[in-house]
Amino acid sequence: MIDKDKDHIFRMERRNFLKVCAGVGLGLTAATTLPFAGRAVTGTRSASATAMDGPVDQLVDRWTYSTCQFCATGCGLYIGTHGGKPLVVRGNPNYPVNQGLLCQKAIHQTDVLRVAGRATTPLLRRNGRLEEVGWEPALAEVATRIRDAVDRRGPASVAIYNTGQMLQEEYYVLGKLARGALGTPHLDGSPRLCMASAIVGYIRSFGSDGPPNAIEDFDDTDFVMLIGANLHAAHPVLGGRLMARLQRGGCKFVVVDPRAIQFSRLADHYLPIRPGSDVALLNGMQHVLLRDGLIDRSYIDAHTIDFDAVEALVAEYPPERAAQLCGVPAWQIEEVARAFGKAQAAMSVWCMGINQQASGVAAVNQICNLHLLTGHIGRPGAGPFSLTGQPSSMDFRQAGGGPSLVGYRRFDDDNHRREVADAWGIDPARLPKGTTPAPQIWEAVLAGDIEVLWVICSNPAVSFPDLGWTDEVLKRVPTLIVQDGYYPVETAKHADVFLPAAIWGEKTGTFTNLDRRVNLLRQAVEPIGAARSDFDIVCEVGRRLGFERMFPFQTTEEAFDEFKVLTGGRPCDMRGITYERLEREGGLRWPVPDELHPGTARRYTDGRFHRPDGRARLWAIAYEPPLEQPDAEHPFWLNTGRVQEHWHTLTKTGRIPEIMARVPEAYVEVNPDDADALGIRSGQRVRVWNRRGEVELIARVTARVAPGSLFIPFHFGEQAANRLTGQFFDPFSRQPAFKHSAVALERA
Ligand SMILES: Nc1nc2c(c(=O)[nH]1)N[C@H]1C(S)=C(S)[C@@H](COP(=O)(O)OP(=O)(O)OC[C@H]3O[C@@H](n4cnc5c(=O)[nH]c(N)nc54)[C@H](O)[C@@H]3O)O[C@H]1N2
Ligand SMILES: Nc1nc2c(c(=O)[nH]1)N[C@H]1C(S)=C(S)[C@@H](COP(=O)(O)OP(=O)(O)OC[C@H]3O[C@@H](n4cnc5c(=O)[nH]c(N)nc54)[C@H](O)[C@@H]3O)O[C@H]1N2
Ligand code: SF4
Ligand SMILES: [Mo]
Repeated sequence: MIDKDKDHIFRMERRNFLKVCAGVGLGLTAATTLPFAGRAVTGTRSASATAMDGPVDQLVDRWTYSTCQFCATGCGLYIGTHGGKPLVVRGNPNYPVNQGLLCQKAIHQTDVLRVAGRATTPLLRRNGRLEEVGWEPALAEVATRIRDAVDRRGPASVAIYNTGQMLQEEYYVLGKLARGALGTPHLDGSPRLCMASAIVGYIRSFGSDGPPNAIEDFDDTDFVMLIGANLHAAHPVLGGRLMARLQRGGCKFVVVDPRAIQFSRLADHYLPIRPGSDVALLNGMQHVLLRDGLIDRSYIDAHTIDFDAVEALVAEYPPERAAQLCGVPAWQIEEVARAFGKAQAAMSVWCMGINQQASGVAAVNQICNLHLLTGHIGRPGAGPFSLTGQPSSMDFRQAGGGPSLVGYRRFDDDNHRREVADAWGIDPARLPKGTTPAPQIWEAVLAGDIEVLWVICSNPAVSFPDLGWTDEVLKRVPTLIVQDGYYPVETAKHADVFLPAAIWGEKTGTFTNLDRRVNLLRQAVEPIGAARSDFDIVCEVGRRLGFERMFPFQTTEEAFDEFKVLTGGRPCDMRGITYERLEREGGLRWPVPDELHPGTARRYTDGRFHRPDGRARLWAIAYEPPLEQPDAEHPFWLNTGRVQEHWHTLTKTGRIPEIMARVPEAYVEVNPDDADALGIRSGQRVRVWNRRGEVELIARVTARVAPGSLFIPFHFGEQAANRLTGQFFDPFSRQPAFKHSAVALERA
């Protein structure tokens, strides 16, 4: 339940608030009351409210409690159905994250369930063609190919590439299958392209992954630095929360982004940084904090190590030098640093502009440094807040689908291995020694070491860097299994087996959002056609491979109950969570150690971190320029990212006519000076190319991008920006540098 006194978003009259949000194009809609009028509602909530939002609501005969399937803001909502058919979604006004608000993609969620192009039948390649088959031959083929690969070449000949969009319970069973049953080290997913640098950075600074902040920090802060996060496009409801805070006044607001985003118009300081130079800027800011005595010595002494190293390094970054490296004037670096140091509660908010660079981990560590040096952490309104993007990439991280064993356990810790192995009834030696980042899985395929690649809930044929390379991987792997909610999808082009998956709305389970709030999604409709949930498919494959005992689950709730025991005493402790509690209380933020525990808004409130002696580590890291930079032949920086209307590789939003009408194809933003020099006008077709590939698209001439810089939304498979991005990775996280490539531009 929301506490009305803390309901900052609506301190402003709701209509004014929505008007203000419309002003920056946030495109939010609001449900002000629970949408049900005495009709059937799932769970325990009483159906007392009466108001309706529109005529379609009158047709609804059942409202089902759920969470948005798109971004990691994790807005609460209800799915309205009639006779078991999806009709409409409405924001849950009692949900603390969004208080009834939804953004423009979100209102199409019921449409994406039933559009043409949903996958309804398993497919099997016979005589070179994918033919419709039943589940029995499809699953038999999957089991045979995996068993055969393991028998002939060992478990490491099987690789699984998953996602940030499955249910938490689905990661749990997938990790159990890959690591516990098969014992392959090759399990990774698209969060490698997204969260890897934040994960590694948090672990290096604090000893533990997972954001420390609470979403209410947006209400309580008096200094926000948005650094490489375009809230307007990517987290609109969070953008609304920030708008409300800025409207109340008394909050300094800084935007650091090479491209002018909607929010830069509202900033006290907009820093149009040179691409990939955040580490230089952040070192310059630390220099000013130290020089001007704006650090918190007692916090540093009590809670951190390696201050001396940082002091020595940042001495080399006086604002004038930092300015030369990052292109932001020295006076502005000084002012921003001083405002940060003097704030009561300062917060940094970042997303892909930081993680998707070759110095992503370094930049994350420098952001954490700022907060540790000033004690701006563990208090309301303060902290280094990494925004997750996909709706369940936190679950990928914590439930064992990604870089760690279940419950953020380490592969190199014998106790951790034993805890997991005991719970699963296996020998710890069966668990792989470590885990392979996706780019190395790609290399292993090309080296001939992988027999089976199973892609679940991701479309790397559009979203992976250097698509020429990725195409080769998908073509060359002896067996490619693709499991997706839609067909056709680009990644399935070379599939040997295609498995149709039930999606959001058709299955029950949990998602964890960007402030660690676990929430429930209840099934509202039956899966389309013969589609089955990823949970059922993975468990069934496990049983067919002979691991019946490890996959006894009938429901995701049973798997959740097994999983949550394994979170006991871990940072992501969920022992106090039940599905029933999630629906009754509007989600719960981990850690939640027992059933009376109310959940945890903020981490590190006592200044104790998950490192030796409980101390966080300060990192001294010199600035390194991006791995690829413009040259005479490729004179432009290419930046790639999102638009508000579309979701990723268009498998969902590309099938909605209203959305396609708004953004029908890819485009490239070109600065007016460059456009003049090249004789390019808005609306003309242009060619963007480099040694890896080329795309033809429409030019949009706009001063949003700096001279010498271009921006292309990465959503469109036909005009994929990733034909131009390269194999440049952060050395620690192996996350691709999607934001910084060198390209040439000419009229088509
Ligand atoms: N509508 C919509 N929303 C989404 C998604 C979607 O596909 N569509 N996807 C979700 C997912 S998975 C994610 S990860 C998030 C991503 O959310 P964001 O990261 O906010 O979105 P992006 O557009 O990828 O990039 C963010 C910003 O980084 C800036 N940037 C580029 N280079 C640099 C640099 O060197 N330094 C700095 N400081 N900034 C730089 C870009 O100009 C851009 O404005 O969005 C989530 N929300
Ligand atoms: N150039 C460039 N490239 C980027 C980025 C960038 O900023 N620039 N951003 C990167 C980031 S941050 C991310 S997160 C990735 C995202 O990249 P992807 O992971 O490829 O994103 P999606 O298109 O959402 O892929 C999800 C797939 O799962 C399917 N699907 C949906 N629901 C279900 C389900 O319940 N079960 C199953 N089995 N399938 C389902 C969808 O149809 C779709 O094919 O892209 C990355 N690529
Ligand atoms: S902000 Fe994200 S979670 Fe909220 S409604 Fe929009 S897409 Fe869904
Ligand atoms: Mo992402």
